Amino acid sequence: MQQRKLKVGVICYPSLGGSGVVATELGLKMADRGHEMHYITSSKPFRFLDAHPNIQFHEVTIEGYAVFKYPPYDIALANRIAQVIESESLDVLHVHYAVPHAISAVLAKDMANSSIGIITTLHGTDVTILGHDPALKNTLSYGINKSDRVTAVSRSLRNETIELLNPITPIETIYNFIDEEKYYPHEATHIREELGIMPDERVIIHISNFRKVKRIPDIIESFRRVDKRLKAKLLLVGEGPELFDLQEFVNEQGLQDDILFTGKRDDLPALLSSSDVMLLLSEKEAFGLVLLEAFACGVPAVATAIGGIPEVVDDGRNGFLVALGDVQAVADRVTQLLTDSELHGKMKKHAIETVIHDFSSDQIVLQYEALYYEVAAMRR
Ligand code: GMT
Repeated sequence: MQQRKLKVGVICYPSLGGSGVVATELGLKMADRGHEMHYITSSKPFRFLDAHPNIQFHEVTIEGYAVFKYPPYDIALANRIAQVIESESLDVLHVHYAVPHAISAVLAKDMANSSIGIITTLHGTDVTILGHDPALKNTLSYGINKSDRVTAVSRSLRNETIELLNPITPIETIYNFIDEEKYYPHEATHIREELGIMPDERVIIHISNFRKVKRIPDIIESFRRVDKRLKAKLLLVGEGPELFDLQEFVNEQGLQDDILFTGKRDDLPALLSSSDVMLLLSEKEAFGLVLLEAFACGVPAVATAIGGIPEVVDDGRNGFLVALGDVQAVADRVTQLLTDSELHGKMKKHAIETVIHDFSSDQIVLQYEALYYEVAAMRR
C-alpha cells in the first residue's frame, strides 16, 4: 500500500555552509518524492531559486525594537513555527542545528498545543563548540532530549554528543549526501583560463567559510612547501571572518601570485573539476561536506584525521589522512599525489566510487523519509 505524502516543517540556517546545503537538497529530494516541504527560516534558502511546486517558504521576521538589546529571533522563530504547524497541518518538524532551532521547535509545539514530532539533526559545531559553552550546554541537552528523534551527520559526532551530554534521546547516524546531478566531473578548461593557471601547473583547492576552525594558515604553509617542489596554484574559495587576515598573510609571504582568493562561487563543480587535490585541514569537522563535493568531481583529498573526516576519507584509497597541524606530512602527501599520475588516477576513481557506494543521495533520502514516517506515526 502506498503511504500518504507528508507535510514537513524544516528549520535550518538557510545560508550557513554545509548544513544549509544538506537541508535544502534534502527538501528538494523529498519534494520530488511528493512530500510537501515547508521551510521556516529567516531568509530564502539559497538553492530555492527555481520554485518547486511542493516547497513553500515561511519567512521569520522580527522588528528591531529599541527595548531589545538583542532581537529575540529564536522566539520569533518559535512563533512562526507554531503558526505554520497549525495553518499547514504539519505532520513532522525537521530541525537542523540543535541550538537554537530545536529549542524554538519545542516551544512552538507547546505554543500550538500540538503533538507534532520533532527530529533534530546535529551538524557539528552545535555540539562540538556550543556543547562546551557553559552558557549553552544545558539548553543543548534540553533541545536534544525534547526531540523525538535525533540524528548526527557522522558516527564521530554521535559519539561525541553521547560522551558530552549523555542524552536520553537515542542518536542515530545519517550521513550527508550531495546532489550527484550537480557534482560530477565537468569539462572546465575555461576556469583555468579565467584564473590564469598555466597548462603545466597543478591546482590545489580549499573551500570553506574561512573560520579559525578550518586552520587555513596550515593550508597556506603546506602549499608553500609544495610550491617549492612543483608548479602549482592554491585556490582558496569562500569567505568568512578570517579572510582579510589571510589575504594580508599571503601578501606578506609574497605568495599572492600563486594563492588565489576566488571569493564565494556558484560554479563549485567546475572549480573542483579543474582541481587536482582538495585540502581540508580543520581542527573540528563533523563530516566535511566539501569532501563529498570534491570526490564526486573526481578530486582526491588530503585531510586531517579528526571528527567525522575518517568516515569519508579512506586513507590511501580516495585520499590521505594526516595528523592535525602536520604541515610537512600534508606537503609530502600532496606532492606524492601530484607527481604519481597512476596513484592520482586510482584515487580519483575511488573518490567517485565513494560517493556512489557510500553516500548515495537515494539511500540517504530514504533513511530520512523512513524517519519522517516513523515520527509522524508516533502522533496517532
Ligand atoms: O558548524 C559549522 O561549522 C557549519 C556547519 C555548516 O552548517 O556547514 O558545518 C557543519 O555541518 C556540515 C554539514 O553537516 C558538516 O559537513 C561540517 O563538517 C560541520 N562543520 C563542523 O563540524 C566544523
